[in-house]
Amino acid sequence: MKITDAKVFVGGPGKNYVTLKIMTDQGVYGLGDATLNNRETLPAAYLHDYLIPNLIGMDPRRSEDIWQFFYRGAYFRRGPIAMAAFGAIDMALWDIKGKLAGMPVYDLLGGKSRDGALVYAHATGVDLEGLFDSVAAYVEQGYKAVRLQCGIPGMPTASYAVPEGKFAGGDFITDFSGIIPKTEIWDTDRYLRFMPEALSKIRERFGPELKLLHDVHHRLTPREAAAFAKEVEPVRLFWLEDPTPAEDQAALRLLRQHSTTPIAIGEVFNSVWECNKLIEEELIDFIRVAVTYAGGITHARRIVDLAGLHNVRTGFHGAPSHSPISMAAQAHLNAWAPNFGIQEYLVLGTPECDALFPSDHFLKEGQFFVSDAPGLGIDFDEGEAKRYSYKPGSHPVVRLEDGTLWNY
Ligand code: KDG
Ligand code: MG
Repeated sequence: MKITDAKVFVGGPGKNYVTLKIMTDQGVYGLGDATLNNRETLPAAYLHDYLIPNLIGMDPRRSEDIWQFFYRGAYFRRGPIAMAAFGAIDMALWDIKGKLAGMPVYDLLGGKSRDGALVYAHATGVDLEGLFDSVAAYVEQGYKAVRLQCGIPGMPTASYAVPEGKFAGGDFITDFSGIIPKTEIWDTDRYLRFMPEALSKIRERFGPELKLLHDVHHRLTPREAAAFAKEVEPVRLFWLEDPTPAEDQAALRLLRQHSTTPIAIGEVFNSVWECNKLIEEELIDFIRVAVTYAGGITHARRIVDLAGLHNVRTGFHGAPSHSPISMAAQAHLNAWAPNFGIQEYLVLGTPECDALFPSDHFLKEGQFFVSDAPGLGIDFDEGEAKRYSYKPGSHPVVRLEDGTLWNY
């Protein structure tokens, strides 16, 4: 059996999804997602210029050897661009393998450990009242877990993941007016004065059952993060995400000495080599990698297994930047993983998105139910894809009030 061709599409409804379709000489095809938010053309070029020419003629069933060929075969390894490109190839090969076997990918991994996988939604408010309304709306829809992000009083611009005005849907992290980023202003003191109390008011209003999560988005120093994690202990967060910049892994040691608030890290990691210290030293409780830029199912599964040895559970990244293809790949891992924790999930299910990526995966009352169809259980409508093309966009950059550049 041979791979005969592979195509890359960039575009989508309100997003630049990078979709890979691998064709074989037996008519079976596989789908992968290489979307790297606001850098989408780069994994697409890596696929197109380097990986696809090598892939043609290979046997798609040999997904492990193909992974090793691209990983070990590249002298300059890893990084989000290469790993997102391999990730897409790997997902597509598992899709093909499942279709050949007539089995859903979760069965190839070892079978289901659960039916529905717990997900969390993003509640967001320009102010605390807005955040109350947003949480209430998700609770009403049956969600059992929500991430809380709120505008900070006195901060001159919106802070991470908070829209500038009342949220009316859409993507407010990516600005599609061009590649020159907007600037957000950050003030750690204001954040630290406001956020612990805001989290505790949400807990008071919504009671003990609702799982509450919060993303600091790498903005605190190790000492500030340790103090914050300790102060919010009475709120009993499900997790505190990215309290410090991900590069400084030793920072978590100080935090661990001072607090038992569960910590989630890893959405910017691309391989097990960035996670192993945090996992083996048991400095985190949840690992946040994504199948896309952590090298696909083959590599993410290795990270999940290492995490399982150290009581670290999964909490795969699921920002709206992931296409329904990688969300499907993660749904199969979530159905199988013995150490599954939670899945970040934002409903992409607009009619346009469903038309582009038809599937019968579904969300019900805060749980994601994986499709039982062979392979990944998702399709890609090339006719629909003709409606979309690449649109340049950017993340904001963050500066302190005196102009110093800070972590986004
Ligand atoms: O592209 C960046 C986003 O994916 C990121 O800001 C989202 O932090 C994020 C999250 O937890 O979803
Ligand atoms: Mg995050």
